[in-house]
Amino acid sequence: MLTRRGFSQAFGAVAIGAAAGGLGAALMPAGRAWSATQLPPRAVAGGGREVAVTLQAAPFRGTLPAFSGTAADLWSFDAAQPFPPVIRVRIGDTLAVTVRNRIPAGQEEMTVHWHGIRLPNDQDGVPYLTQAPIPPDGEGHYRFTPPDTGTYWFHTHCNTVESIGRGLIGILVVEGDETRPYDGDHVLALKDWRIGPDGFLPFMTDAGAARGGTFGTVRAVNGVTRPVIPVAAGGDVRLRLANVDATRVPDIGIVGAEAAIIAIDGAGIPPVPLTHWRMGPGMRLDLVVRAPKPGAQARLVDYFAPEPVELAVLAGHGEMLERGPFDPAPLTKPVIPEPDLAGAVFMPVAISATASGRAAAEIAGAAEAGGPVSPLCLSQRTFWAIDRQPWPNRGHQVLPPPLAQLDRGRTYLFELRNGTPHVHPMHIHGHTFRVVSSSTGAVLPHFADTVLVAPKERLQVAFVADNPGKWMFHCHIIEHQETGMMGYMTVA
Ligand SMILES: [Cu+2]
Repeated sequence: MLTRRGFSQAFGAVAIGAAAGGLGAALMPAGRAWSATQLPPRAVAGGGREVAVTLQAAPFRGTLPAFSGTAADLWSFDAAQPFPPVIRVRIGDTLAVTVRNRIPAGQEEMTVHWHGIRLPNDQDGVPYLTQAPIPPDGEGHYRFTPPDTGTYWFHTHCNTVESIGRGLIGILVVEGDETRPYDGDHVLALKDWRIGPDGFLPFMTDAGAARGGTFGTVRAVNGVTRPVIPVAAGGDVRLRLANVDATRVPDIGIVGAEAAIIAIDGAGIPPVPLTHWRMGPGMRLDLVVRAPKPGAQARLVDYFAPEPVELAVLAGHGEMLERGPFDPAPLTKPVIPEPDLAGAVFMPVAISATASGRAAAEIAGAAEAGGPVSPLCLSQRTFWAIDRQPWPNRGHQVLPPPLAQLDRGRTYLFELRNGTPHVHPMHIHGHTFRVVSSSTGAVLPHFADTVLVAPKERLQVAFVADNPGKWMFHCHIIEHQETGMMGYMTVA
């Protein structure tokens, strides 16, 4: 068995791709190990409150710094903090949410999905599968006690390309996982925007939906292109990255500072050096970064580009804190049930183009020009499938049979087999996977609710089916989801 240190090296050797090599990714200096190799159990901390939140989903004509002055028709859950709204609760708190749907009729029926939260099925916010949509001018209610600490987010689950495109998302932070306080806590919502001279461009195109998705035209973090974020100079600051984009899969790195991954999709892992980490839509990544000296800067970058793209600048601010050699504090141990791999039921899951077997791009055919697809909660196109079964091919509300019927309490080992030429971030509701192995090499052992599956890869993930109900399983490149790459499983 590999020790953590040994594993880091083994993983690093696999993970350092050509894109990141020699570009100054933060690496642990040779010969030094960090002290945290185990995660301490979570102490019972605070909580027990009821936190009432009202989300008023409404359009507004406005602009964000990334738009360079262009006005656009944005949507937001919170007029006071349009992008991104952040809800913070303590572990043990119960969140009681009222959603008022003020998106104009004809554009949006709505549900709110709490991405990554293991909650009761009837609070999961999937239209038709778990609840009736909240109609325009209507009101809906959610109430749940998050069982896990960490960084999460929420979004609609119908017409999601448009609603994410217009900015209708929020961040949910569940506190209570720190073993010693960091010197700052910063939420970074990664989302690009499809902005043209007169406002938003079409959010979805056939040409994009049939391939890697339709990308934003401006890169941004928290609605700002290359924000300069003041961080406590010399301190160990926590960055909560959430990829809330519908399409982009950045390869995240930090240049100019030491950095550690401390959690993936909310779940803590023993700190490992950040070399680079590919973050699909829906995924979260918690980092601890040793902040630069006063006046100095470090950079958050996306290496997945011919030239690394600078996403944000971390600027050392205030009096220099003296924290000694970088030795990032770990988070507490996740309470997610460990899958029983020896007793697991094996299930291959084919990720493919439509049941016809034709390549999605071929079906798109003449759509090269990129005409807009219907923005309704009723897909007009089918490019993708899971196990040769597309949904929604006849509208969201026409439920297909489940992809699988799982026995409550059993462990399932899914082998996700990507038969397409595109990467797919596959997301499960109501449960959290343990990432077990990959046909492409070593994996960093971690829990995740959204996993990237590369072309030709066979990725094994395991989970205990302990949450009864009907649970979505879909690609989080939203155009793929809305053109067939979604399904659901039952747990009973
Ligand atoms: Cu996909």
